[in-house]
Amino acid sequence: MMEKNIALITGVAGQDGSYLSEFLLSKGYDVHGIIRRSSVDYRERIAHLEGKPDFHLHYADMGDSMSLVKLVGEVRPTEIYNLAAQSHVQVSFDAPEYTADVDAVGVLRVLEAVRTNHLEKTCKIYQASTSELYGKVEEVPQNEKTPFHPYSPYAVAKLYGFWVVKEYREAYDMFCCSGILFNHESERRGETFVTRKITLAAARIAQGKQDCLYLGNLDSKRDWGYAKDYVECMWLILQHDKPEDYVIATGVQHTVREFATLAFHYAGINLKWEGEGVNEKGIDVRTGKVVVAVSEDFYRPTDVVNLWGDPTKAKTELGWNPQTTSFEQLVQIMVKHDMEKVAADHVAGVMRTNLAEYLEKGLVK
Ligand code: NAP
Ligand code: G4F
Repeated sequence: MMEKNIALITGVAGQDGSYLSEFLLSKGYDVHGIIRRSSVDYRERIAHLEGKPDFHLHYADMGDSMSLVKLVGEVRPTEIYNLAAQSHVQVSFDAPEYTADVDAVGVLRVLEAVRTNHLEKTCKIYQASTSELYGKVEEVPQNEKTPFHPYSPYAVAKLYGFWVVKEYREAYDMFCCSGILFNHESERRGETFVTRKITLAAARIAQGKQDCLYLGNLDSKRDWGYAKDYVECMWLILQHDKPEDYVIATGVQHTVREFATLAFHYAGINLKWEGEGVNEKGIDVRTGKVVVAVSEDFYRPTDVVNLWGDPTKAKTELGWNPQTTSFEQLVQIMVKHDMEKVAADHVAGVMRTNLAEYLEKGLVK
């Protein structure tokens, strides 16, 4: 009888962790996920998986090597997906030391937990690397050979993670690799990332529950894909015969302004743009009201403005399709979800969260 594959996912309750859990369960894996203690048990993204016989949750923390060593020893995973991170770039300017501990040293802790338990020949490791490594980009589009130029405390921490994974691959002959993932979004995306902030606000504005959305740099360009498609590639990277690093992207680039225009369109509001820089406004063509404005509060000390990935290697070597979900479909999926969410919250009389109010007033970045 074939041995069952056992996956350990750090960051299981995050956007990617939830989709990856669903994907691996559908492939017959035993899935173990790491969650951390918080004062409010907020596990909405994985609530539907809890109670399934092959899905197990454990408390541990990326800042606590002992918890990781103990858990890896107990679970004895055949694959580890290291997704846990302080994943917000803006927040990394406010909490740089914490970001370095979790996003840089945390990776080392996972690698050492595998070595301490003598699993380096049986356990493959996927590291969630990022297009932010290209930062102040040195070429467009970016591929596996493009030099890195990290441009935030988050990216600098992730650079350590990338290199330490590569080092352990060469020094100890471990099957550990990075997926260099470009931005991927979904209806499960955290509410302070720009795409979700836009789709939620477009839904609220369309339903008369918010007046205006405040954004930062509208000219910033991203290669946005659908998170559900990207988790398949994480798995494919670990099924390849050789441990290698891959760029995962759609190969299509849009500005924040273009994302907002399309999201508002799907919410039933057609925008026209007037003004420049901090004075630029998105105006509802039908009512003449300003529904999008720029706030310097959302500008970053250094901003990455030109991410555009070349997924050729993943396409040819892994057989992954970067175009499964188009940009238009992604925006439509997110807006449809948030239109329904905002309407359902209203019908159920759900109180608006503090976060929603803070977002509207620009108090949370
Ligand atoms: P996410 O939604 O923010 O999820 C991150 C997860 O990590 C959360 O479940 C979080 O727990 C957990 N976590 C944070 N600090 C932790 C700690 N100290 N100990 C244990 N768990 C901790 O992020 P995502 O979008 O799914 O991204 C997954 C990974 O891919 C991250 O490493 C991110 O940096 C990287 N990445 C993301 C993208 C993207 O566009 N989404 C692109 C490239 C790379 P809580 O739920 O308790 O907060
Ligand atoms: O949505 P964002 O916050 O994502 P960012 O910074 O690209 O980071 C995400 O993708 C990375 C992969 O490239 C991941 F590694 C990382 O973990 C995370 O998932 O911002 C996207 C762009 C930025 O240029 C930002 O300056 O949108 C611009 N932006 C404009 N207005 C805004 C806003 N970003 C946010 N969060 N909020 C705004 O109001």
